Amino acid sequence: MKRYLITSALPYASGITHLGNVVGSTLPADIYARYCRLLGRETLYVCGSDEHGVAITIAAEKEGVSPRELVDRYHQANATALAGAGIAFDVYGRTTDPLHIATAQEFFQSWLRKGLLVEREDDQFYDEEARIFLPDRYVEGVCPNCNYDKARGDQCDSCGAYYNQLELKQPRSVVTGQTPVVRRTKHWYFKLDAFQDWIHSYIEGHAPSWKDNVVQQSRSWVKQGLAERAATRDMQWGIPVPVPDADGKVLYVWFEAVLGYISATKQWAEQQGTPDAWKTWWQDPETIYTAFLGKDNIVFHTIIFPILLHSRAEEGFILPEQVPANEFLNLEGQKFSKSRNWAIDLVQYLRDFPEAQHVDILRYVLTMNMPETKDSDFTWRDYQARTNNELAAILGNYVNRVVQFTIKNFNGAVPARTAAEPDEHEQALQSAITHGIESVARNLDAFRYRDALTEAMNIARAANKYFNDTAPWKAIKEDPARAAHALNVCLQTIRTLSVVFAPFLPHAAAAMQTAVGEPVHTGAPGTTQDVWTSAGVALLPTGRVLHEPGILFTRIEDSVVEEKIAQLGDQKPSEPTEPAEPMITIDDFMKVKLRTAVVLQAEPVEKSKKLLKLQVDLGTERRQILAGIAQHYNPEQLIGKTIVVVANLQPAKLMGLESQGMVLAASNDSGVLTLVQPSDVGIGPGAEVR
Ligand code: B3M
Ligand code: ZN
Repeated sequence: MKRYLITSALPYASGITHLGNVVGSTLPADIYARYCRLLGRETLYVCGSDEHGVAITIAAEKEGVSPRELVDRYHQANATALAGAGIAFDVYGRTTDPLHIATAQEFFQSWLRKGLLVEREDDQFYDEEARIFLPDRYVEGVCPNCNYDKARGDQCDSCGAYYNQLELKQPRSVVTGQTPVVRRTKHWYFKLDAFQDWIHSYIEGHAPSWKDNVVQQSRSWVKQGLAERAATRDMQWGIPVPVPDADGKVLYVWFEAVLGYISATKQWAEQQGTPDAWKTWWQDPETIYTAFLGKDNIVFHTIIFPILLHSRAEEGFILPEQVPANEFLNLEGQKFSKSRNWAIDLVQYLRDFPEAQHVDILRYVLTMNMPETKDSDFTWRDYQARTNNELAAILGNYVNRVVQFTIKNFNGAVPARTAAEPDEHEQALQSAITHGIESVARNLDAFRYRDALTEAMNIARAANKYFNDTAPWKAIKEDPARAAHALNVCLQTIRTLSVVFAPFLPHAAAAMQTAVGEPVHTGAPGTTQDVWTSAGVALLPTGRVLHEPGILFTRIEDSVVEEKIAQLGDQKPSEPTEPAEPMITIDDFMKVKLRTAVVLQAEPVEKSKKLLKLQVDLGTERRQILAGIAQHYNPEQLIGKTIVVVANLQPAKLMGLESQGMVLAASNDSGVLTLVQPSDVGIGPGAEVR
């Protein structure tokens, strides 16, 4: 019998989780977990706090507390806030838990025994003020190839060159701004490259059923070739490396956080009083494992974590079957930013909107705007429109009218079905219900949440049509039996709606079930029972006592929306805010000379993984241009292509070669890059582009 293991990315306990994390991983995971339980599937939804890593230590310094105080504060705050948003975990663990520390150290020791770790001494930048060695992400400086002055520790965003952080000129620590010193330090490197062939087959084997954004990023990483990766860090805060003479060394957070899913399951098993029960979830081929996360964590779940699990394959560890990563959610057209107070954190939302209905409204709006295949936007106007025009006007209004009318005219009980055969109205409704239930299920099993919820709402639309077409308020005067039959059908449909909406709107679903006297089933942990299969069946017995449903959804007024929008960005930003795109004048732009060019030759650049050396025809002259596109184009693909180049750029030296211009390319956050190419007419080389 298959069982469904579900995890969602562990929120850092470095602050209050915001709507971006909710819509990226915890909400889709919760909806899917509730749906599985409502189908009677054996389900376990595991999550918890990620409590180690530089993200924690930097946040602790900013707040002037110890890492322990920070994680204790936010672990609890996030667990409470997520539960408040109806995210129903079976367990919400934490990576400072002793069970996790033991699990992570056990994995490390198994890697040592298997010879998967290489001990190596290396020079690394050390910040004497912060007293930490600096991971690449925390060093900035001048690019050794193109003199770009905000180059990062391992790669230059300007020319794409890769280098060791020690090659940076004028290096400075991002943590304190100080110039770091060089110190020798020893680390244990995991031999990811030993799994190159295996991970390629794992990814290609799953690619047909994975979302495109997940496949793209995973393939791009594998194509670059896996390399040894430091599995340890020099830090005080973290999981101690379990070997002698490793003082001050901890496991690198990404080599232990993903193991947090396993240790949280152990925590759950202990809480159940069956400590070994975690094995039926992680070491049994009957388990189907789905990992939910945001796009910035894809490769840690499609490459790193599978390799760590596969490194103990002989113990039967299962692998992620599905990794439905979501893209990012923006807020009112801009990226979420806590420092610019351009964010909505969950605690604040639940404080401002304290009723259960507001949790459902938030879940509904976030799901209808879920960034399933591309970044999406949350706006307060959309929040208001969907509440008023959909939830209140279609779903809430229907439930209220039907139940109130029946209570008033049929002694508050389910009236008898009198028609021998369903008329055309009832047939239409029944068909909409049958199609709708199947569509919601099919879309949820494919992680298409917007479509699934829309299909559920379409059943509510069909129910409204049936109610209005049969008009019981008229029928009751001429033919009370016909009115009774129509209301019976409408009440049966309320039960149907309560089941299909349960994964999305658990509070409203419970209110609907209570209104028609049904037991509450919203897919919460510990309530696994198949109520989905019979969702479209008329199970309410005649005479069943009804209860006032109350107003399921209250309209959102303009004043509320205006106030919420005004609150954004109201605090003076703690750091000068960069304008999203610095404005330039038309004169500025006219200085840039863009021209078409035809690629004559293309070849790789020695020692660079990103650069290609192009010879291009600019019409009146030939140029050599270096372009950071090697991971996206094979040289032979480029010959003869018409591209666009910046023709009046100062020549620059890259990897010892002269580059006489710049190639224009577009790239997105998912790592997809494409050259800008005039395509519709044979424009030829040298044409001016404006
Ligand atoms: N703590 C979340 C993030 O990168 C990270 C996920 C861990 S999942 C094991 O924002
Ligand atoms: Zn550079």
